[in-house]
Amino acid sequence: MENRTYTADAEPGERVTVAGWVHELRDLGGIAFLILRDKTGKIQVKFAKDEMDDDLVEAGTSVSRESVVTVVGTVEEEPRAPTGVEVVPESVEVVAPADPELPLDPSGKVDAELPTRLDNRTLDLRRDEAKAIFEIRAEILRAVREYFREVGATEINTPKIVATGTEGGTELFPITYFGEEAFMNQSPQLFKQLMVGSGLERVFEIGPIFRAEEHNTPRHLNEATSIDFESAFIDHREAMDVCEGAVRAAYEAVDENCREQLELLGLADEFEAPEGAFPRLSYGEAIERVNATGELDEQLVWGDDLSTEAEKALGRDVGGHYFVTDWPSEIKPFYIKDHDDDEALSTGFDLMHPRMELVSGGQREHRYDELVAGFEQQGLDPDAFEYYTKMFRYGMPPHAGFGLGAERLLMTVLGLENIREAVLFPRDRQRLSP
Ligand code: ATP
Ligand code: AMO
Repeated sequence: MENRTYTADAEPGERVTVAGWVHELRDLGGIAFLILRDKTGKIQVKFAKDEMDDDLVEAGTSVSRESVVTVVGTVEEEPRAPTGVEVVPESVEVVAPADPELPLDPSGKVDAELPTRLDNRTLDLRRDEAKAIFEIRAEILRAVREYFREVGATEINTPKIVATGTEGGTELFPITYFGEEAFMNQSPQLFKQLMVGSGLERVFEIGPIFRAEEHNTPRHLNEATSIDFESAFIDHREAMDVCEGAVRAAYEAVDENCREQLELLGLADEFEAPEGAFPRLSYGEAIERVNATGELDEQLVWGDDLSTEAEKALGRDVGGHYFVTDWPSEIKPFYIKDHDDDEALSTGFDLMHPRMELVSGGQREHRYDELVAGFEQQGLDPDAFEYYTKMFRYGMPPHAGFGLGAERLLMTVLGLENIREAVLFPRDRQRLSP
């Protein structure tokens, strides 16, 4: 819009055109106020009834809340106005009227339940708190992208319609692809690996993953955003270094660039970036430590996955982010490499936040014969993966990487209760639209 001034930039003495939503109307008798809201803030528009044209007063005071209006007027200093300035209008145009009945109240005076908010995200994100979450999300993704570029990775995009799954067969969404069975991609895993053998060597991708998770939990989505990294010529320890760097970069960016949003979310005082290196516990140490807390009904034994209860108990015990390394080979996928000196032990790692798992990663099996044998051990048909395994016959370097859930990262950075708050339009068992 030509000549539009954002409310935050309106300076006393200026003649401006401001445009936005009617946040509030206050009629005090002789004087009425329209509070206009745009993406930068709010500004008061004053209607002194005796001094103004009746039509102008009528236009400015009969409009319904949340209608879109354009106001032309002069900015004046006014200490009693919420921002210290107000607009004395010459004209008010109602650009798009809003129904007087709103499904949720963007002024935030009336609380709405999460399902109502998700059904009306447009209105929900007119609230500063909801908007702040997505501004922070964008900042985190920017920071992570920049970090990966700093460590020399190239951003890639891999297909989301694929022929095979990678992360367990039950969680696949099948689709029909010109009469053939296909799936929505669960992870860019195999494609990012194929690219470390290309001339790119070191890659990252931020993109959607699809998982037919049966359970409805506060930390699972059926469509999530995965932050994937993969690099040639590094091992799992170096992958953990990069992983830690990416998570730290996200926290630091929020700390430095999102103070206003943290304030709106009531987190200004408590927010802090994690300090010190993330401890690296072996799986063996982790289960011993969980058992020692005495918080579990049943003691963990070697080979058990860490249950949600176990993760929580360990999280309380450690008190911050930590890695769990050297998992039993049998509970890690076929593409994870075992330790050379102990085949029962894998190079797989997870990065945990005290509340939940954030990352899985590891060094990959890059040797053709061992890779194919791994498929067979896990009951998978290597022929179905020929498009992938074939490239391991033409010079596949040793490599490692990880996948970090963007929503879980945002959720743990901000302490959000439900992962659905971290996605604009979440997909879960009950929710396919909007
Ligand atoms: P004034 O002469 O100060 O402009 P008024 O006498 O024309 O005010 P009132 O109807 O008496 O208007 O004002 C109602 C209330 O609105 C008072 O409490 C007054 O302090 C407050 N008020 C008036 N003008 C403004 C303004 N520009 N911003 C915020 N509050 C205001
Ligand atoms: P994994 O299956 O552990 O590993 O996924 C990696 C990370 O992605 C996030 N995530 C999810 N977030 C929300 N809802 C879901 N349903 C969901 N599923 C996964 C989590 C999880 O830690 N290919 C490997 C990664 C690798 O080894 O590079 C993989 O996909 O934060």
